[in-house]
Formats: sequence, C-alpha cells, structure tokens
Amino acid sequence: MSTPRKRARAGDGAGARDDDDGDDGDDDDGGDARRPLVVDARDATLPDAALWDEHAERGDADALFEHAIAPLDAATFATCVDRRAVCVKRGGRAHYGSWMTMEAVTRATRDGEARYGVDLDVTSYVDGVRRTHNRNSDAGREADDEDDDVGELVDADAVLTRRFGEERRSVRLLHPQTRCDATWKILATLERYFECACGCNVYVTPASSQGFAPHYDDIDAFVLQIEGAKRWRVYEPFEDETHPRTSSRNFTQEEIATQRVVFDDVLEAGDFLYLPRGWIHQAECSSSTHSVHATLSTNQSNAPADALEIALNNALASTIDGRAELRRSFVSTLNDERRRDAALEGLGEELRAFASELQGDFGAALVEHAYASLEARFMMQRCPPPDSHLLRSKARCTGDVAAAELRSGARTRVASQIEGAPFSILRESPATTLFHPFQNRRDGAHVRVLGVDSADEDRLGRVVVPSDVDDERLDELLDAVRSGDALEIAKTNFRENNFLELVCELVRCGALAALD
Ligand SMILES: O=C(O)CCC(=O)C(=O)O
Repeated sequence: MSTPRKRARAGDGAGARDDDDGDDGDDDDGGDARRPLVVDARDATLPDAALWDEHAERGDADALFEHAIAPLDAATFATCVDRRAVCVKRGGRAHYGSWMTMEAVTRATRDGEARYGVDLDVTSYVDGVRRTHNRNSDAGREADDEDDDVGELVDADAVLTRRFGEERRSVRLLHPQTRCDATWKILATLERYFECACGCNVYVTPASSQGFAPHYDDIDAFVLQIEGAKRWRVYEPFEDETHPRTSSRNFTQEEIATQRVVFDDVLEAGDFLYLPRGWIHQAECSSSTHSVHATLSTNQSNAPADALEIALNNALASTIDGRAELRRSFVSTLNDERRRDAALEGLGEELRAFASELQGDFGAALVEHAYASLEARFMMQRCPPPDSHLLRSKARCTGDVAAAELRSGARTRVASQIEGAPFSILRESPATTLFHPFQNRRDGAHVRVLGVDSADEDRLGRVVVPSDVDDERLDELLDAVRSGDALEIAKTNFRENNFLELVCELVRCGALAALD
C-alpha cells in the first residue's frame, strides 16, 4: 500500500487557489494577491463563545477550526493559506470561551514550577532594543549583561507585579499545553485538523509597550486576541525569503522600512489574525489597555523541501554505503591540472549516475519512505490524545487486562481509540516500526525532530513489527482502524505469526481498543 493519504483540509487548498501557476503568488495583479482578506464580522451572528471549549473538549477538529475563523468558511480560508494574511474582526466580543484570560495566565504563572526560558519569558522592546529579563531580580547586574538565567524558577510576584505591572515588560508563556489542560485539548484537536504538530505561546503585554522586535516565523500563525487590544503591523515577506524554513532574526525598523505594510490595525478581544510563514510582523499596545493574545502555530518543516531533504540524504547515504570507490581518497590535485580535471569529470559522472538512479524504483521507494518519515515524525511530535478525545473507555478497552483478554480470545475485535489513524507505519531495513502518540509528552511539538532517527534512545511511542508479520496484514489493520471500523481479530489466522502480539501491544499502549 502507499502511505496513508491526507484528507482534504483548509491547508490543502490547491484546487481553490486563484494562482495555479505554482509560483509564490506574486502575480502581476496590482499587488492584490498579497492584500489580507479582512472580514468585518462586527455585526455578524457568531457562534456561542462557550463552544470553543466544548469543541476542544470533544476533539471536534472541523468545528474548532470553523469556530476560530467564523463567520468565514474553511473553503475561503483555504484560498489564503500560505499566500495572504486573514483577519476576522468581531468588535470586542469574547469568542474563545474561558481560555487564556488574564486570570488563566495568572494561574498558569503561579501554579506549579514555571521556569524562565522553558515555561515563560519576560521581554521588552524599547527604543529599538529587544531584551529578555528572565530573572526574578536584577540585583548585581549591569543593564547590558547577557541573559543567562534560563531555568531559574519563576517567582510569580516578580513577574506579574514588578516586571509586568511596574516595569511594563511583556510576558510570554511558552507551550502552556504542558500545564494547562484546555490548551492541550485545543492543540490535540487542531493537530487532527492540520495533520501536523501544533504549538502555542501566550503573550501578555502591558499598556504603552511592545515586547518583541519585528520578525517573521517559520510557522503559520493563528493569532487569537483574548483580552484587551493590540495594534498589529504586518509587512510583505522579503522577496527572497518567502516560505522560510527558519524564523528570522530581529529586524530593525530601518530594515523593514522598504517592505509594504499590508495590514495595520488594532485587534480587539475576539479577533482572529492568520499570518502565513515568513510574513514580517510587530505588535504594540497603546496607552489605553493591555493585551492578552495566544498564537497557535502549525506547519513547521512540513513542506516538500523537508521530505526531499530526507529522501536525498537517505539516497546519498545508501549510495555511499554501496560504492566503495566513492569513499576512496582523492589523489592530490592542487598542482596537477590534469588530475584535477579527471577528478571533476569523475565526480560529474557520479552525480549523473546518482540522479538517474533516482528515477527508477529506488526514487519511488525513497519518496514513499520520506513521506512516511514525516508521518512518523508527526506521530512522535503530536500531543498525546486527551482522555476526552478517546472513542472508548480507556480503563475498559486498553491496557494490560484488555490486551490479555484479546490474547486469550475473550475479546475478538479491535478499533482505533481516536478518530483517524492511531499510528503510522515506517518501513525500513532491518525492521518496520509503528509510531503512535499515546506515550508522548505534551510538549513534543516544540522539540524539532527532522526525519526519524532509528538510533534515538527514546523508544516510547514506537512498536517494532515482528519480522514474520507481513506488510499486507499491517495495511489491512491500519486501513480498517483508520476508517473507524472494528477489525475482527479472532477470525484471522494470527497464530501463524506474531500479528496478535503486535495488536496486543497496540491495545496495551492505548492506540487500539479491544472489543468483545
Ligand atoms: O505580541 C508581540 O509583540 C509579538 C507576537 C508575535 O510575534 C506572535 O504572536 O507571533
């Protein structure tokens, strides 16, 4: 079978694009292709704000995303993905339930053991200088000292009363899904929507201040204005930095002065702003109010470039492994023009031979494997499914007892514990491995995993397939559980090989439910 196909979603909007010529979208249409889509929904009927929490609780991916962009529809949004900003203005009406209000941020800062640089940053951007203030006290420090206090335990009063209240510093909560269940559920739900790891930072900015310099990010950003108001300025990407693979450094105001400002407006509570990867932005609070916003992110390293990088690295490694002559030393050529020419000619031939090999079955297998590697990476990075997203009782249908009952024949069928695929398959030599998210940490997405390193010591979430389990059985299992059907295990000829053991392991870890 081929690797699982992704379902159509907002981010797949190729068919809906105006610009089907495969370029960056800067067609000569008077610059309109890059103008943001602004939806004035100040007088529109909106869904009940409380539904935000409910969709996340249930893990209803389409409903949660549609709530975020309402009253805009997902098909229209899809036409903007990757090419233009989108803003929905809701006129100061709360839209995101009780999530990440100032009160919730205060609780997240006070509860548990937050650490500077890990769970929280304190920042400022004053007179063009961006600083980090990740420490409880400045005693004994020069103003210009480098910040070296990453990891110090946060004193909530120092952050909220002194830094935020008196010094007007900004506070950024980093990946709050680790300590806030509601955020965990939102991200787990959005990951189902995007089929890509999602992240979250929450920004709290006092009145009359700015916490960050102009910059662009390597992710698609969904800015949800929760409380207060903030002025956002969004600039066209630099010509040679569209769809960047890494975030930018901090720019000076002079550096971005040449870029067209495509959006300059104040976000109020309930508003939504989408910024494609690479679009430069800065945001500031006026003297009238503070601001709390959350930025949800996705699509980090989720492009054909990333798959090709994996494919070509693997191809090169395998070619070099298989050809001893490629590993032999060059004979010195610096002072011998003829030898130098011969070496270059030999290299050119090798490159052409390498390229032609990529065209056959080897190339097809490489791209298949690269795509499956990205799927495996997603399984490793995504949030562990919260209990409220599970399709059946965790206690009754998964774990050691349920696995033992399946093994003994007391239970006969299995089904996915979540909507969609509960694991992905990566076929490699010497073994095929299944990847699942059921033992992940909640902050996997902020750890950037490129490719899947089989030598990685952390084997959680990986199940090695016994060598006597054939590929077709695996595909049959995945296809059945992905479509939501229960697969009859009792009737299969599982005793011929270790297939039953494999399924029991998936029940034990919680990916599959064992049914009567
Ligand atoms: O609020 C700010 O100063 C910047 C926020 C930002 O860069 C973001 O939310 O991505």
